Amino acid sequence: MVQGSEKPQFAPLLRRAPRVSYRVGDTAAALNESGTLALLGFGAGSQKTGDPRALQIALESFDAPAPLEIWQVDAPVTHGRVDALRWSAGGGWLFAAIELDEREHGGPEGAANTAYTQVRQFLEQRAERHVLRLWNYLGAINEGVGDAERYKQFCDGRAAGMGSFFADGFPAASAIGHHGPAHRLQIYLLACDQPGERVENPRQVSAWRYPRQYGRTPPSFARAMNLPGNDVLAISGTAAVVGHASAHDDDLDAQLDETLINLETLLASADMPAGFDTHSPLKAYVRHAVDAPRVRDFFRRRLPGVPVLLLHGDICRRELLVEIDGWRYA
Ligand code: 3EB
Repeated sequence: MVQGSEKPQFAPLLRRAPRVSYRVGDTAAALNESGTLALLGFGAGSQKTGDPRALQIALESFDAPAPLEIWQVDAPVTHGRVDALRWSAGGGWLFAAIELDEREHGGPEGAANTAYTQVRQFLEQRAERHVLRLWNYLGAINEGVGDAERYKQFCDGRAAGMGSFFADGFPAASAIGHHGPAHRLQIYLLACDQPGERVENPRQVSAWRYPRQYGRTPPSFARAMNLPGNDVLAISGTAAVVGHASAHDDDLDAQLDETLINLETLLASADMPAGFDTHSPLKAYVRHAVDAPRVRDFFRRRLPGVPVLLLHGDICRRELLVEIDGWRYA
C-alpha cells in the first residue's frame, strides 16, 4: 500500500515500439524523415551512405527495385560510431550494427566473438541495454562438416562474446547465410531501456537446449520477444523445426506449411490473436532462387495482404529451404 505521505513511485515510461515497414524509395529522403532510427537496404545495388543508421544488408532481394526497410520512432534520434559499431537512439530505443571482416579476426568464430564483445561493451554503458532482437548474416554458412561447419563456429564465437550479458535469457534472433562479400559478418539489433518478454514455441525445443548433435554450443536465441509496451511481437527466424529435428527435408511446400504452424503457435504462445495482417511485415529467406516464385505464391494464398520481403539466403541447417521472421503488431 502506498502511504498518503509517500510520493508515488514512477511508473516505467510506456514505450511505443518502432514502426517497421517496407517501401520503395530514396535513402536520403527516408533518413531525413523525423524519427528514422534505422534504414536497411538489401543487396549490392542498395544505396551507400555515410549515415550510421543506414545498413546495406548482404542479402539480395527477389524484388526489383529492392524495397527499403525503415524503423521509425516518435522521438528525436541521435547517432554515432564506436570503432566498427554504429548506433542510433531515440525515445528509449536503440539500433546498433557491426560489420567485421572475418579475415581480421581469424574466421567466423573470432569475428563473432569480437562483434558480440564490442556490442556488449557498448551496451553496458547505455540506458538501452536490453537487447530484444538480433540479426546475424554471414557468408557460406553451411560450409564445413560437423562441428567445423561455419554456422557452428559462429555459434561458438557468439556465445563466447556474449559472456554472461544474456544470463537472464537470450534475445530473439535470426542467423542467415548471405551470398555477398565472402568474409563479411553483419550483425544488427534493436535494444530498449526496458526489458521485453521472451516467448518460446511449445512445438519446439528451446534452441539453447538443442542436443549435442547440432554443435558444441547450442544457438543462443529465444523464439520471439514481446517488446516492452506489449504492442509488438518480434519473431525470430522460424523454420520447419519440430522438437529439435528438421521436418520435411528438402520439401519446400511442406516446410512452408510447417513453418506457418510454428508461427501461429508462437502467436498463441504470446497470447496474441491468430493471423498476420497488413501491419505485420515478414521476411522470407529462400535458399534456392528458383524457389522464390513458389514462396511468393504461398504468401499470396496463405498470408494475403501481409507485407513480405523475399531474400536470397541460406538457412543454418542445410536440409532447410526456407525460414521466415518478422514483426507482428498487436
Ligand atoms: C532453428 O529453429 C532454425 O542461430 O540465431 C533460427 C533463428 C535458427 C535463429 C540463430 C538459428 C538462429 O533452429 C535456425
